[in-house]
Amino acid sequence: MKLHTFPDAPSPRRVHLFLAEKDMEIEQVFVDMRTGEHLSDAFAAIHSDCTLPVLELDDGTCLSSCAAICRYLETVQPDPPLLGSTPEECARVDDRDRWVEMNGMLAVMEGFRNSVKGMKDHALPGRRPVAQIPELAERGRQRFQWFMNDLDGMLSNHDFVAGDDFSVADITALVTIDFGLRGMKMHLPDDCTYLAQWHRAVSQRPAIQAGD
Ligand SMILES: N[C@@H](CCC(=O)N[C@@H](CS)C(=O)NCC(=O)O)C(=O)O
Repeated sequence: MKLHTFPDAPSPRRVHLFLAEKDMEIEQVFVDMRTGEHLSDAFAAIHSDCTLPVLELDDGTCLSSCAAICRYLETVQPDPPLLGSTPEECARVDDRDRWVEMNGMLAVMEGFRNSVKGMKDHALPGRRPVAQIPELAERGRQRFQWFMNDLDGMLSNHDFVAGDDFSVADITALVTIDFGLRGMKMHLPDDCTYLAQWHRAVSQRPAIQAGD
């Protein structure tokens, strides 16, 4: 299998951190998003949505959602478990991970893609031109603010996003927070002390530092 990737972008970073936590190494094919290589005919032939990452399996199957890629990697190498161990844990991790994607990652994408100059006429991924909508940029910032406040509340009861153990939901949340803060020039809210403590602890994990 091989991973088509551009490690600086948030979605590929999710897979790189997952691989680092698993201590797994796989073949990588660098696709330069800065020069628009992911929009080329050659890459569109691999994945017509023209997004990264893509995990190409040995039978030619191409997986393009981070959740599916991580699910496949977990099946190939179950240890350490990052998607839960018991049926309840697995369901809780999936539930929290989808929540982070829907309320955090999508909010950041909305805020970032509809505001930065480099995304003009590229407010959605892919090769079709899509104009920016300034109101969506504002809404994205607001939603991201709510996301951080809600996540802080969840972390007041547990050390990690899906409970007492580190999981893929922590990786998705870390990537979302880092990208949101940098991409929209925001900061962690002062009163989100649980979130700040979690962010510090997760950022300092050896595998997270090695994966970046
Ligand atoms: N399909 C992925 C998300 C992939 C994605 O949106 N990747 C972004 C980078 S973070 C991308 O490739 N954007 C291409 C573009 O903006 O042209 C998922 O569901 O997890």
